[in-house]
Amino acid sequence: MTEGRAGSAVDELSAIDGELDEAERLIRANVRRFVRERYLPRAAELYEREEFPRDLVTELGELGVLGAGLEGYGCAGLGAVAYGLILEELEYGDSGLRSFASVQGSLAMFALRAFGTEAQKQRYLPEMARGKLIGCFGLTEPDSGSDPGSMQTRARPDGSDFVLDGTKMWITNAPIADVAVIWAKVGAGGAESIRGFVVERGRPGFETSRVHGKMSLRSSETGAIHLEGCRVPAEAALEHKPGLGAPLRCLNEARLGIAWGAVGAAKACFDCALGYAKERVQFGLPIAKKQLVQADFADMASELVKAELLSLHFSRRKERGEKPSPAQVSLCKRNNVAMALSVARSARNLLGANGILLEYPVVRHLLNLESVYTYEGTHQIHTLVLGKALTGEDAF
Ligand code: TGC
Ligand code: FAD
Repeated sequence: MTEGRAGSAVDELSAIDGELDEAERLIRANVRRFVRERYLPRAAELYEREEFPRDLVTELGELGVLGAGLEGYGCAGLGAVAYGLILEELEYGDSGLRSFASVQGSLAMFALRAFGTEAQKQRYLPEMARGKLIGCFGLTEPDSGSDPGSMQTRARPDGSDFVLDGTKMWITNAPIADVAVIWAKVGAGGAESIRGFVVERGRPGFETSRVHGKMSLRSSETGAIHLEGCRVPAEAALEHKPGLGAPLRCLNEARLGIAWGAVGAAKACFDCALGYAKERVQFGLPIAKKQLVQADFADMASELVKAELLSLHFSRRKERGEKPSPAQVSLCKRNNVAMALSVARSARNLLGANGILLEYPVVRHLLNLESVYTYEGTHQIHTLVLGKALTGEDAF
């Protein structure tokens, strides 16, 4: 078994360490240790039992990884590269672990940090950073996925309150969330617009249910949010220009993190396959001595190195104040998740029959990455974002 590691074999090839400062390397080492010691020994069992390790949430808070890219309110205020490295290490463990951190930090906490009132920030962010409160982000609906502008959830003003009705579906963390960022339509006819609301569990009319039977991201909590006459005070509304722009800004944050995370999943598969190929003997020799097998490793390593450097490039630019455009973010998410799926498939093949066993991390990552390919904008949606940026033509 090669689940634990000092560093991936591809790190030497990319020479990424030379591009990181000491603080970044230290953060990466701390998260790496956490994942190796606290997560990986349980990874297969959690996956098999369809269980999220809720007991690790406060430890993640103590590690300082929740909302680590945000400034103030108890958040670590790290740069985009350090935050990306954290997500890469978490996803080396499991995409579900990274999903938890992405939704908590890049979606729920980011929405509050960017669009919350001062009172909302004070009330939720420090507790969310410590892992004492869990957040989720409700954009998708049963009939509204790639096209969130078609959402049916409504927020009707009533006196000084809003009353929310609708269903959000496929929401990471929903079954365990204390607080949900809900996107809903306000107004009617031509005057409709989308607004965000912070809804606490316990409000009458707010219920969640769990999606069971997932064959992917099994150790992540995924569910629906049912809103039926759920009354919230006006102070629950986020402050942003009404429209889809606000939730899409949150998605930009999360998508760049996913591009880093996918590199972690791919490295886990690569490392496992490399260790295996050195030991697995067929035709009298370890398969690592076979040229076709070496070609697979050369291909996997090339794509992995390029993907990591792509994330590094745009994250460094972001740190210099040159925020990646939505098309640049789509480039990263689309490329890196497709790369990770392809690496996971090659690694699965190199393990032969053993590649389908949960005893090895590869098939778990492969199945997880099927979700990552779909969420935060499907591969095709990012293709169309790039197509539009390049041609000027909207083909959605
Ligand atoms: P469109 O008319 O193009 O744009 C509406 C407004 O939004 C602005 N905008 C953006 N702003 C910031 N970042 C972006 N990436 C933006 N893209 C567009 C745009 O400028 C406009 O602003 P304004 O002021 O003019 O109103 O919108 P559209 O309806 O045509 O849709 C565009 C499209 C298809 C790209 C968008 O809807 C989309 O990205 N769809 C995919 C949906 C998606 O990604 N859902 C993810 C849900 S969350 C999730 O999956 C979490 S997974 C768990 C985990 O992370 O682990
Ligand atoms: P659809 O939009 O119905 O797409 C179906 C297929 O049609 C896809 O292949 C798609 O690429 C293609 N397609 C759609 N439009 C076009 C087009 N114009 N041209 C060409 N092809 C097109 N959402 C949240 O809001 N919060 C969460 O926390 C969250 N967590 C998730 C966790 C998991 C495990 C999963 C699987 C999903 C999660 N999602 C979440 C939802 C996710 O964002 C959506 O599944 C995703 O946006 C796609 O929507 P859909 O599933 O409805 O597919």
